[in-house]
Amino acid sequence: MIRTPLCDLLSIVHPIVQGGMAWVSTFELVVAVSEAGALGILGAGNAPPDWVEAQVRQIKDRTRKPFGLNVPLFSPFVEDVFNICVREHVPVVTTGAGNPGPYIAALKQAGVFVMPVVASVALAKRLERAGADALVAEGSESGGHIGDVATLPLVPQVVDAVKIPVVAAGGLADGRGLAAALALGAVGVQMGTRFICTTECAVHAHYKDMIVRAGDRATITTGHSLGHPVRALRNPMTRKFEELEKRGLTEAELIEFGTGKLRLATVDGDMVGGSFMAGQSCGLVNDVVPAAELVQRIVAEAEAVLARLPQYVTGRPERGGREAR
Ligand code: TUI
Repeated sequence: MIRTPLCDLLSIVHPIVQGGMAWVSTFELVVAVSEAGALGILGAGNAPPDWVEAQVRQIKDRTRKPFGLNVPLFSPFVEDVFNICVREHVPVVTTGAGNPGPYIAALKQAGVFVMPVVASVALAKRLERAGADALVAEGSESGGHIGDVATLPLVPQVVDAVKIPVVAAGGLADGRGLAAALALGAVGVQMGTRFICTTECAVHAHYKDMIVRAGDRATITTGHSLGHPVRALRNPMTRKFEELEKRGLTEAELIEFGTGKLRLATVDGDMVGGSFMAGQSCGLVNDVVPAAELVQRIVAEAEAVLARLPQYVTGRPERGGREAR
């Protein structure tokens, strides 16, 4: 067992959070992860409020364990979705792709645990002041919409900048990642890409196959010219997007081209035209397993790593640099 303050704060058994992924983490995955003792998070994406509410109800019908809802701030239905969180007593809310400051007080008033995803120290400090309960510090190795600082430097800088607990995300997919996150001062991990490759995740099989086959350099970021880069598996769609960006298409034209591409990946499994968002940890994902097995495996691996590390801590070397025998 690995128990951190995150376990008590969220009433979960393992300090592992499944990243809320638009079109990917629907109720089936959320229920499986939460039932496994970690925290499952529904991805609201920019789905209409009716869909989000129906998904929340499906989760509540199937588990009594805590779960979360991720709300990207560019959703046209942000206000309505936050109202659902309040009305349905959603235990945990994470946010992404923007500053959720204005919504935090009302969510907390309703008893929601608010854990925004940040990609910079500046936003971390602002959201601590705005009343966030905890933060997810997400490095640029992550899939989807990303910032520009990598996990290894970002997490300890956020940990140093705030007093509230910090969860590490980006590039983490196994027990070594969990152990590393704890070493950086985080109280747990959030993993997205790794949880796509679970039997309960409802995405098209092609999405899972592509991640399992992917190596270390399989992802690419596009959308820099729009000011919000997105990391996805390289395929004809990302090459086309790059070409259109280079050709200098307008923001509106690029957005129009991008619209619907995530759905093409998750629902249709269109390997040519879809946007298969994934993080650099795709190279670490080699199988599709039930969520409960995955959670157990991550914890067992982290325990083994943490048990092995004390061997490197020794007494002071003697003068001259040699270790005393
Ligand atoms: O939000 C994410 N990742 C996402 S959201 C998403 S949905 C989507 N995205 C693009 C096209 C189609 C669908 C896919 N992936 N991660 C959390 C995150 N937040 N990463 C980076 C940020 C971020 C970036 C800038 C947060 C705040 C920010 O600045 C806000 C400010 O006002 O300072």
